[in-house]
Amino acid sequence: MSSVKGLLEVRQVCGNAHIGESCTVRKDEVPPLYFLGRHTAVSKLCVELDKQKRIKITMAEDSISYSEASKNIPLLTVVATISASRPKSSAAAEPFLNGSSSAYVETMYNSWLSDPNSVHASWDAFFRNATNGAQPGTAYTAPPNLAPYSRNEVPLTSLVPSPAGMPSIAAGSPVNEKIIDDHLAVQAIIRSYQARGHLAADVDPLGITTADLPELGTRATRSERIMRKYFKFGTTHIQSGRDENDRFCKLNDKHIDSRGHLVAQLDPLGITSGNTAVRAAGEGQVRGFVSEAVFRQNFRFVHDPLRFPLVKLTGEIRGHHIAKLDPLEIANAHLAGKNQREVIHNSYRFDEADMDRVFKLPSTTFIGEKDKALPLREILNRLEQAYCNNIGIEFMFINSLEQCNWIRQRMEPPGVTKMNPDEKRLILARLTRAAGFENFLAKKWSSEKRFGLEGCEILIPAMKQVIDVSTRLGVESIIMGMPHRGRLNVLANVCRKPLHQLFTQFAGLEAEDDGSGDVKYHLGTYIERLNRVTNKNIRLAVCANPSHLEAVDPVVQGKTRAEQFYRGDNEGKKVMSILLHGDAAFAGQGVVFETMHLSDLPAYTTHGTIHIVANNQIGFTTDPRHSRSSAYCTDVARVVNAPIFHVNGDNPEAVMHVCNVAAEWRATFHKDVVIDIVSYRRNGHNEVDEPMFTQPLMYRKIRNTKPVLEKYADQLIAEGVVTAAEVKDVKDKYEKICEDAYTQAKQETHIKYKDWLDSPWSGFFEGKDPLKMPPSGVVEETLVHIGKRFSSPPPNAAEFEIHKGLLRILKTRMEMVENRTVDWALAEAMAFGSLLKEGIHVRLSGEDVERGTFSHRHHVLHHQKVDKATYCPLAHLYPDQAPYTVCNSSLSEYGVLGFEVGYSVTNPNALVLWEAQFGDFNNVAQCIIDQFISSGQAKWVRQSGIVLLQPHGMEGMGPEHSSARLERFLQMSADDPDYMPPESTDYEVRQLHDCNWIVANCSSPASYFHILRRQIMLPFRKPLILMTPKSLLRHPECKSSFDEMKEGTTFRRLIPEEGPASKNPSGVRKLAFCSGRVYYDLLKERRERNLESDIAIARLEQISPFPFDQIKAEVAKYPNAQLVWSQEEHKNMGSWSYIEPRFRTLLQNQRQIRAKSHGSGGSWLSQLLGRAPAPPADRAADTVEVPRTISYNGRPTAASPATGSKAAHNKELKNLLEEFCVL
Ligand SMILES: Cc1ncc(C[n+]2csc(CCOP(=O)(O)OP(=O)(O)O)c2C)c(N)n1
Repeated sequence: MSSVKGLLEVRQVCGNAHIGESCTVRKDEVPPLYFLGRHTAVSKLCVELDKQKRIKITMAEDSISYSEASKNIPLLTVVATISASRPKSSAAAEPFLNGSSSAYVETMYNSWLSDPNSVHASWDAFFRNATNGAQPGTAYTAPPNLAPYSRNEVPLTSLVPSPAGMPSIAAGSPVNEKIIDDHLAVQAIIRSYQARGHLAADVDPLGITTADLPELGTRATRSERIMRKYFKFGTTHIQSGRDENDRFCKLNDKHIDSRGHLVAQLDPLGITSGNTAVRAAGEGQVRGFVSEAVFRQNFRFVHDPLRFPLVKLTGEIRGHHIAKLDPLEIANAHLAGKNQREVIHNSYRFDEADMDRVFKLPSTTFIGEKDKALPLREILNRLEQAYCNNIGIEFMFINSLEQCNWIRQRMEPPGVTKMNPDEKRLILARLTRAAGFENFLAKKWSSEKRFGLEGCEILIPAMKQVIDVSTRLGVESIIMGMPHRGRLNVLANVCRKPLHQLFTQFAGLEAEDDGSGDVKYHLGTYIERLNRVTNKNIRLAVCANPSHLEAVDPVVQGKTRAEQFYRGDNEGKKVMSILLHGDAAFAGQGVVFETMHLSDLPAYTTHGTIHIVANNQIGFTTDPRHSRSSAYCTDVARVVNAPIFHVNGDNPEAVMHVCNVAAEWRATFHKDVVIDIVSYRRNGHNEVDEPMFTQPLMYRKIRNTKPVLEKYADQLIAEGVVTAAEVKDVKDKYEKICEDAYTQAKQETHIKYKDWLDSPWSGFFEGKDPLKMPPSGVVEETLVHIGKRFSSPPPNAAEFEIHKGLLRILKTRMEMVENRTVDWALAEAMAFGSLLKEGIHVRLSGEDVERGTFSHRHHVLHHQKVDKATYCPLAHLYPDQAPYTVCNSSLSEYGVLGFEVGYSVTNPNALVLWEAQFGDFNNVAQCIIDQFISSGQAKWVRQSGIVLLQPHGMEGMGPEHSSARLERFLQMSADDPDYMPPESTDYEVRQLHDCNWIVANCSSPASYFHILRRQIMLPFRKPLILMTPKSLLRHPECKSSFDEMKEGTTFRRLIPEEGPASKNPSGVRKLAFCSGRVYYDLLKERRERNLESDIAIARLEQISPFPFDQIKAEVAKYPNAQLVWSQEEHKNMGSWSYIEPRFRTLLQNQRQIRAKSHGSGGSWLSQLLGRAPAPPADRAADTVEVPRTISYNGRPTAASPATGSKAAHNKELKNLLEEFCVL
């Protein structure tokens, strides 16, 4: 026999146990809860009294069968039950005089008869109850717990309620089923409020949330609601709600608790310990331990009768999914007229008389503050105040009890939202500025679009509050992203951007600097200033963004992460982001989800973002019932366990409280949090829109709603916090500030785009010649060092077991180094490594980049026997190197590419690369490419050196793994096809300086090495769009020598023909230009057909900007050659439509010598197409000079990027090569 550890309390009969005797408990009688997460079969329990007179249960060891997994887990929670008949006395039915302890109990009973105080209180209660004729099994009262109660423990004595003013423990009172039920009901109600109170919260300033708009314009007054509530308490059931609850029960019979899934055995491999579940529980790393800990915390005293209410209660937790209650209530007409309190209360039966009974409060509520028990009436009042007033909180889905309790603690105590007079005055002053700014703009530019904030002016004080608290808690830099609504106001009143700069944007002035600029409500800004409230310096940046709603979210996160990284702010204590959203966009745009999913990933986390939704309950002309299927616009945040605070925008103090809590939450847990400011939009979508066309009822209501500033000023005047004169004074002062700035703005003659830069690079441009670029080659010693390190397992770690296949790869790498050659992967490693050596941080991010989609890279070596033991050679090249980050991303293109763009704009001294799994997938991130990468500098004077690696090539893999859509990037290149820049020594860098991005399709590892390094050698930053190979990664000819990479070498935009053809150029009959991997097909074909002297092949390693100068030289070298562009892509794709007009410009006035037709020089068609043969030297007299043109050699036009048929693919390639060889 082995003793069972833990607190044991006998509560209820299940089996035929007698004290001191063994009892047999059938497996199915043991409540499964106790053993959940363990595979324990209990067949025998032995119950006896211990020295403290507690009942102790032991069990036969052989009666317990453990599964392998749970072998070492002690059984901590056991509830056993006793039943027996009492042999004598008036307590005849009680079973306390049985078994080995009977003599002891008998003695105690006799002692009690003579003096009730001589025994323990619990025995006193027991004997008293039994003597009074209590039913068998009901006479027992639990002894006072010697140990302090832990969370969620409720002593049995507390189940016995007492009248108001009396202690709740009524010794001697019998514990009957009603008492237990009532107690549970109170707990369940408390929990229901915590879980669902937000559904009934009064968060809508328009008061249109409780029914269909036509019927219900008003909300029940608070007192009416309370009356209804009490009335309901006297009601048994309300049918409609009951049905829903029944549904919940069915739904949840499978689940023990909303967190039960955390301990469910879902993983067939059983390797998920240490995951979120474990972290959320804040416990150890072992699954079983967590499960026990969680359940021990929650249900220590739970026994059978509690099971049903618990299940029901958990049903309510999940009730959000069914009870859709958007703030406007217009998307959920079926719920119209049904008070949510009905849904909350309808399961519990209380009479009016119960209202004054005192109930013990569980430790999961803080409504009592110091009181451990309260009358039911007060409990309900406080719950109403906390959960159903102007703040609705969603947090019960969070998988951490600690975090749930943290929130309860800040939201439940009575009066938590109260502000002192100073705080109130500050809110009023900030509101005055927010409203005053919009009024001023409306007055001066009444018909200009500004996407005003009217209706949600509280956003400004809210943001300032978040910033104040965060600064107080240590944050020094805040990066913000936001849409159009209220943006100018944020710049003016949150960032304190000089007002005259804002006002000049309305004046239609020309720009002083380069760029195409953007509309005023998209521009970014960067400000460093003193926060007057905290007296600390703070940097505020609002990222420039396009019209595309929410597209800036990942960019902000990337920028934030980068800033944290460069500051060494590993926990996000100094740098944080705030993202603002519109309600429709937050719910509708998928990138919100993609961004949120980055929030807890090691290489992407920003350690918590504060999201603020300016929820005006409308998106342009569409109301929520047509724009989303979720209950709230914020539901997306639930996936990352972010607490969501819905708050009525017309209650400024409630908003400020929520902001305080959100900022503290972020500082405490470093996790996302959402503030949903429910408000309205006083005007149309913009200032010239008529909202009554589409939302007549809503707008009638809005017209009858006083602006929040007026309401709050009235409130503070009534409270005596301010006088009407003071209110007016603050208003007038701000108006005067605006007028002064207006006068100043009128004197400006130009605007400056650089005033709106969100990411200044101090020190980067200063002192640099913008047209000077050092060569990108590297000394051979460095190449060798990097090559060797990259080819070696971790030094001094013989036990690090590497996969055999990988050992072979490392060996091959080492051989290449010894032979002074590189393949693609080695060239890349050398580019990265050499930059790291020079102090340049390199970050490579994307799907499966660590290994490489094509298993060629292997930047992270994994120990074959030890989990998480990895080695990254490039991070260990030199002791003083810059950090190297290589990170597999979430399966997202839009989100991750946006993130890396944000990262890249933060520090110019970093090489930031994003790799698409296959180039095709870049179109999922099209918005980032179009709106940020190709046009970012032109619109926002902001540079980025981001590199996009895009596997591209027609290799018979079907339509979707072939094309990175090179043509699209080229089409967006801004260089003029009709203009050939004048030749100069700095031609290359000059072109790069003027372009919007670089598009390249390199064919050799050395080119790849140089073009990556050139990104950093440039005295400015440009995005690089790079088509990268797939089969070439292993192509035996796709190798480069160290000679092409060593000191003094540089990137070759064009690699000219270097074979036999180049030795006798005038005899060359065809000069083919190509780019990328098709070169190797052409090379092979030419070799096989023995045409190496007849056909020259030149490779365009950089396609855009177009290397006019080098192409011109190559063309000139072969005066007799017909010119052809060979590509593997279809004619309407690839480079053809980009290079063709540029060749035309280049070839203008250039003439080719062609033979007069004597019938031997090819067909009329080939002549027409410019494929006439070159004349033999001795027939020069028989030649004519014709304009030089370039013709097309490639696949015909097509709708799909590539065929799905291998046979068709091969045929197409054959034709292409056939045509290439026609002379
Ligand atoms: C991706 C995208 N789609 C459509 C639009 C056009 N658009 C501009 S504002 C707007 C409504 C946005 O509603 P909401 O997010 O609630 O913000 P609000 O304007 O109400 O503040 C729409 C659809 C856009 N800007 N971006």
